[in-house]
Amino acid sequence: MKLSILVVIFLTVQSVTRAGFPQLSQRIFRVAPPSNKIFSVSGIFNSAMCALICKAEQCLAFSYRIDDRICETYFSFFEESIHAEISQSTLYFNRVMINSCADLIGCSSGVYNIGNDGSTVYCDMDTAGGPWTVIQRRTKGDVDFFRPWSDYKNGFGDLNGDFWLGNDNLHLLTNTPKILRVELEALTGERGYAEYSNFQVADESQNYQLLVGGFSGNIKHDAMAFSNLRQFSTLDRDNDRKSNRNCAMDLKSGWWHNTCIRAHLNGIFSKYVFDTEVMRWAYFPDPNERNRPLKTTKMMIR
Ligand SMILES: [Ca+2]
Repeated sequence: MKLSILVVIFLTVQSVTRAGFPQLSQRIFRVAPPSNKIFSVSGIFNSAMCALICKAEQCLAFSYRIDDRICETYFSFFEESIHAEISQSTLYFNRVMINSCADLIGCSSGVYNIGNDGSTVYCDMDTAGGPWTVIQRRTKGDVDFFRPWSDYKNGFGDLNGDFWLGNDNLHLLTNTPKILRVELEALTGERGYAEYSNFQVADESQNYQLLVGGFSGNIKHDAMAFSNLRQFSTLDRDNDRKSNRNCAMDLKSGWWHNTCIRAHLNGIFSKYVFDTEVMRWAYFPDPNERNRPLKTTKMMIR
């Protein structure tokens, strides 16, 4: 799930929405004579179909001639020219450059192809008004989170199910401070959330050190605070503050372990075991119980 900062998605302005992949583009009304054509295709029924043809990474713009149903794609963006007439017979579109889920306002929640290399993220456009980039989710329990450094670095799992987006991606996405929202669901069905107004992850040379603060939400205990300023640890990399043990190995999770953990969201997915190893958030939902397993978790940023 390698993520590049430059994100490209395109969408037809004619509110043509197909299930799944969103099409984002912007219609240009006055266009100087276009150049850098890639190819022409005839027999295209509408501009939305033309947009789908313009999905190769090198395609940055496309035009659709209504009369003869010809779609043309281009290597470069159209430039607006105040001297050009507004064309009634040809529609011109530029692909829209997108940097985050925030640029998908109006779209529905789901997995979006981003970047020039086909990278994907899951955008939650619904929770608390959205838009959120989901960085971790556990609802099914079919993905093992007891993994080595390289897996946590690159990300693993299924964006439509359980996954970790990857520490390199977290660093890229938090190059400026972001809001972190953590959603919790207890086995009893009780739901809670915590929000942090300041969330940043350093790069690998600093072992993805965590900066988290500005706690709010409807749960009482700020369990992430215990991990603030801590470096990431995995079963094969011990960067925690416990001198004689590796918390990641002991508790079976990659995380910003201290001595060891209060927000154990990458712990063992279990409905039965009441132990420090399980996926849990200390004192939720029971204010007197530290090790109660959670049913689901989700972490997301904006
Ligand atoms: Ca240690």
